Amino acid sequence: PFLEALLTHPSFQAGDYTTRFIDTTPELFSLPKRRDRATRLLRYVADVTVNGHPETRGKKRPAAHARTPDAPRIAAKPADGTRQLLDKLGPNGFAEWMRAQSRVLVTDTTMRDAHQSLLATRMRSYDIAAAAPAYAAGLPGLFSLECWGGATFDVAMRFLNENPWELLAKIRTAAPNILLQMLLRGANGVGYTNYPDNVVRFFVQRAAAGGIDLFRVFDCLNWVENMRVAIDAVLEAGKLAEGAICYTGDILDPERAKYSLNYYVDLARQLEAAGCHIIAIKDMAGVLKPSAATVLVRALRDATALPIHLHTHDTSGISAATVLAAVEAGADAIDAAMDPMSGLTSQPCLGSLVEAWRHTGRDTGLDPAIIRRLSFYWEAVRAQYAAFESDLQSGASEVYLHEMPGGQFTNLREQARSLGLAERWHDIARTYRDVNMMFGDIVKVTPSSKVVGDMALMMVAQDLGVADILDPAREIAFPASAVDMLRGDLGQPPGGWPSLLQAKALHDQQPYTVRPGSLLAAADLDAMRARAAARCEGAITDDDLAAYAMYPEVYAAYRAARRTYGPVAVLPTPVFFYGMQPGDEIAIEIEAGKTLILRLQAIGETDEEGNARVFFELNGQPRVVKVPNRA
Ligand code: BTN
Ligand code: 3PY
Ligand code: ZN
Repeated sequence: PFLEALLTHPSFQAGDYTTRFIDTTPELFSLPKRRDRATRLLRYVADVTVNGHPETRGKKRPAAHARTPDAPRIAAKPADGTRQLLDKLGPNGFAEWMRAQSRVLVTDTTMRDAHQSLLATRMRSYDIAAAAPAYAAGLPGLFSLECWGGATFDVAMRFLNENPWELLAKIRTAAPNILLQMLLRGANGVGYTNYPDNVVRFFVQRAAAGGIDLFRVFDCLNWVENMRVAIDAVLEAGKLAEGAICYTGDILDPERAKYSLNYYVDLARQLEAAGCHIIAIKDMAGVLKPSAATVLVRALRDATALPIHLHTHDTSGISAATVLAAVEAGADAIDAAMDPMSGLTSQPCLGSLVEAWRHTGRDTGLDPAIIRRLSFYWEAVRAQYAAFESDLQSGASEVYLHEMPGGQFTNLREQARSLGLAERWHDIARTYRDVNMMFGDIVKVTPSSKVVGDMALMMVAQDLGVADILDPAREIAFPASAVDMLRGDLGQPPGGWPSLLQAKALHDQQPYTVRPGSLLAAADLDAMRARAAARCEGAITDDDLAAYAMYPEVYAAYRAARRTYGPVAVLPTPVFFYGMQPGDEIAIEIEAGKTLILRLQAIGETDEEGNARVFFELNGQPRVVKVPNRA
């Protein structure tokens, strides 16, 4: 095909080609490169066909009759939406507009929190990006798409061998009219530890340039001091800064006085003073009860001039009541997940909430027919991720005991299972609660929630109670994450860390109380780029660098896998996780408008060296790939 393309090219036939032919007609000469990518992908498909995928091995498989997801194709040109409004009004004007709306503003979390909380964050960009055009054309009245950040950033590279920046670019191109929203862990960026200030700033700049319009910024201890660098960077980029109050405890419970209404009102005022445009109530565990929501939303709306955006999880089973109460009390925007990706540890059901407000003064105006079509799509997508479903079947009021974030809950259950502690789940839940109190009753959200989880698992595994941990006569090997947190590495909780526990965990190390970022030297980004380029055997763009700065090992491993296997993000999800069967034929869109047709003919015997030969037809040409049989 290359020779044919060359010989039939108009300038070749006209005889006016010169030595510059390669430069002036690069489309012809990109063919060898494309074949290179195709060869790598063949290697991947052959490997996964013979060996399976480490992430799905031994796990539940999708049903044999599972539907192929087909995103709704909606002909309409995307109408202007919140994105154009932000351009027109600027962030401050946009926030005023939000508060003046009578309709409820709806964020769809399906592309980020819903799969993080239900499917261990394993949803691939292939399935996410395919839905974006339907959102743009069919739901231009959505407030925002939460589609990036949180745990999705590292999971994409670590487990899915894909580049989170490429997903962002695809969604941005496909949905130019809806605000794109990300979750940023303040000084922890999209990681689990505090980063140097210039790394946080650089990351925010890249995310803004890549298309994020709204940054939901939180701190895992609600320490506003530790959020300022991120908030300032968002303000500087001219984007929307949504300062999140992480909700824990129960404002109506006099026994939980630490997290009182006054505490939250004070936080909201601090965030407003820090320059935030929107206040989020981030109820990461789903413990905000309906009557508490009424009181809280009213108080926050009175205390600040900013719009209020409610985020909750349905772990308890009553989150929809909380959302309805909050809206009744004046909440401006709310988070929900598309129906098949809602409920349990995810957000409440978007389609049903939209119906609850229809024909009322707060009607969202969102089209129910489109919501149903998108739901039909997400339902088929979810079925492909059977391997990542948790065993959770119902709502559970136990969440008020342990207060685990939705994203952690199923994860910790899985961790417990792998440690042989599945039978002791309720002990773990109770111990998690006890550990929280032992740490002084803290906010539990990534990464502080991980520390509480590490400590609780260690204690249950070793049959230790809080009294054992605190017993001066008893030597305890604390998890490293707990030592780091008690030293001050994640910042300060209200009232500081309990000093006896701190002394016991730290031995002779000194704790500190200043902002961790104030002690970290600025990263030398130029030197880091040079190191990354050498290590990754290729150019390092700013986006690559922003990823490498937070996750050097994970990023380098992602690049190594990419060199071996090519851009595996283009493979359909069943092929990515399970490979192909003899006789299967798939179309692979390797880039816009360029499609490979791949057919698996047969899987050969494994030779004495342990290699299997896999027979393909690629665009009609036979190809044989030899892969190690690791079975
Ligand atoms: C890496 O992280 O280094 C890449 C891991 C990818 C390994 C692929 S996944 C499909 C196939 N099956 C295996 O067991 N290994 C390869
Ligand atoms: C994250 O940080 O990933 C969260 O979802 C916190 O709720
Ligand atoms: Zn959440």
